[in-house]
Amino acid sequence: MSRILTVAAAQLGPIQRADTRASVVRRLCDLLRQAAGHGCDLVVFPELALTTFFPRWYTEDQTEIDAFFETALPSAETAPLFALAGALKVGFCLGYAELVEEDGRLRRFNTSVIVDKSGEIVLKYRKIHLPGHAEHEPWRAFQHLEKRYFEVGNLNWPVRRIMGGVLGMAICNDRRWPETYRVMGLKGVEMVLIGYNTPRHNPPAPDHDRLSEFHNQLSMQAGAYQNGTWVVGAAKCGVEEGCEMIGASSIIAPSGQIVAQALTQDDELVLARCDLDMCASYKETTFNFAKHRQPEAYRLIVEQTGAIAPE
Ligand code: CDV
Repeated sequence: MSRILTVAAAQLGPIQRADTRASVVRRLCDLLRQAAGHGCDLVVFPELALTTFFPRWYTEDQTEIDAFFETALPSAETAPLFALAGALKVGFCLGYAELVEEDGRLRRFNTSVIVDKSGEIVLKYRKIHLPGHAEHEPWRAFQHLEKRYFEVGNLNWPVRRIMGGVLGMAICNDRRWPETYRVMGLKGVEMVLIGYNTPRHNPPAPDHDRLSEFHNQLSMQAGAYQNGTWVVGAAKCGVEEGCEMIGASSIIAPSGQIVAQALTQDDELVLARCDLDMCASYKETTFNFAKHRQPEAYRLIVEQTGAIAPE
């Protein structure tokens, strides 16, 4: 008997700064209802899915930034999504900005959670690879201040048996780093859920702009194949506050093949029936880690951060 998980990447079109959380939650609920109508078990929403992508603005006013954060999940505004998930018996993965009191101080993380079919949070991940910069860089067309507004995640990449499969999460920039998938691969992951906000324009390297979708697919397809796992990537995209972000939300098989992909840059469901048993074919052959990995040869990966070229 195969283990089929019917999954939707719930791509979101832009969320403008003036859009209320209530209006966004209505959009999320609408996508969840559509997904339930298609028999989905699980819906993957993007990174920071409840507000506009606020790291594009510099401010020294922490109160202004904290307005984009959640101090509770579910909250009064997000509760309808959790209730609907429980009523429809559909799980979801949601990215949000998390403001929490931890270790005796206020901490801010770029976080995602998996919610099961009863509407309960069953797994949490805090983004580890924070791109961008910490100080104001006015030469850029727009800022990318994740290094200012968030701390590096402190939960590693947890995976858990959920809905009959081994599930894990990554957030946006994480998807470009092979270590992200390999750490979860070593924990037996069978499906990696990834939300992203990716501006087409890369201010430090504008020559990459025309390759944005290619690099998106390249990273996720490689991560899937090299670890024998499904990958589900869900974008927030379109023109948000004048900044164009790429779509191309995708569901990728353990073979590395794209099974389904978004056609628009708006709210759109991308659906696939994912056979989790397909992972074994890769995990037990080409990427049988126990048989073929050589960790002694990989020491440098954890002992050194930056590259050091020969003299
Ligand atoms: N939200 C992100 O992490 N975005 C980055 C951009 C800045 C390159 C990404 O990797 O898509």
